Amino acid sequence: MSAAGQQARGRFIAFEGGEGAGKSTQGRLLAEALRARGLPVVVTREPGGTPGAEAIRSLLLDPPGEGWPPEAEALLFAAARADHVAHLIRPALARGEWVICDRFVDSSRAYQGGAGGLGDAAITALHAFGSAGLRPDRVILLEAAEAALGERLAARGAEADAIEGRPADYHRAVAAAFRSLAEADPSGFARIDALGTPEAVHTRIIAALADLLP
Ligand code: T5A
Repeated sequence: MSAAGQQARGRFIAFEGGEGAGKSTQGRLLAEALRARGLPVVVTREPGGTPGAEAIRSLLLDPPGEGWPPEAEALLFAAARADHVAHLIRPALARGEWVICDRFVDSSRAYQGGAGGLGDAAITALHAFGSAGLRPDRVILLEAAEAALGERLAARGAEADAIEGRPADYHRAVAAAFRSLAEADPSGFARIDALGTPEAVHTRIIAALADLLP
């Protein structure tokens, strides 16, 4: 509590990157490190995080029928995010908690806006309408060579969902879009080398958040 008796707003950290970059692993390690410092933490993910958004997640990753046209896909991601922001993220931040989110709006900008060809203005406008344009305090962008991530996913052996299963060119365009988003906003994004042991990557992430940590 501040001197005025008002709870300080919590911090919002989003993990971004391609498939298998280690976002979930690193989100968990960051949550443990923050809790060890006595900070309250909520770990969540997109698409999903609330019952409504998890229902939309199933529609997106295992689409009924012939699959969504690009515009409908972007609208569904934005609708899931609006529910997640309203029911989970904003209330947690208002309580002074740290929110660690596995993907957020920059995934929509990179996948649907960049690789999917809808453009950044359309995605940003949907986000302004759906979630009042909420931005993370810092985006941790996990980056690694395509081949290295492919090996990780092969080792994990899980079946690809509707978006992960898109061609290599699509995923290359996603990586390029993430790169240009980070280049355009160097204080909002921390670009982190995703290769090495999970502990080594975690150390880089803690260093990249040093200015936000109490
Ligand atoms: N999507 C999502 C959009 O198109 N638009 C949007 O707006 C949003 C929000 C989500 C899909 O939806 C798309 C993007 C995705 O295609 P998802 O299941 O949530 O689907 O997929 P991902 O977010 O890509 O999750 P993954 O589980 O595939 O990848 P992660 O979380 O990056 O990686 P993680 O931590 O699970 O690790 C992957 C494997 O690598 C190992 C782990 O043990 C695991 O087996 N690993 C390491 N191995 C060696 N060294 C390390 N340092 C390692 N770190 C992790």
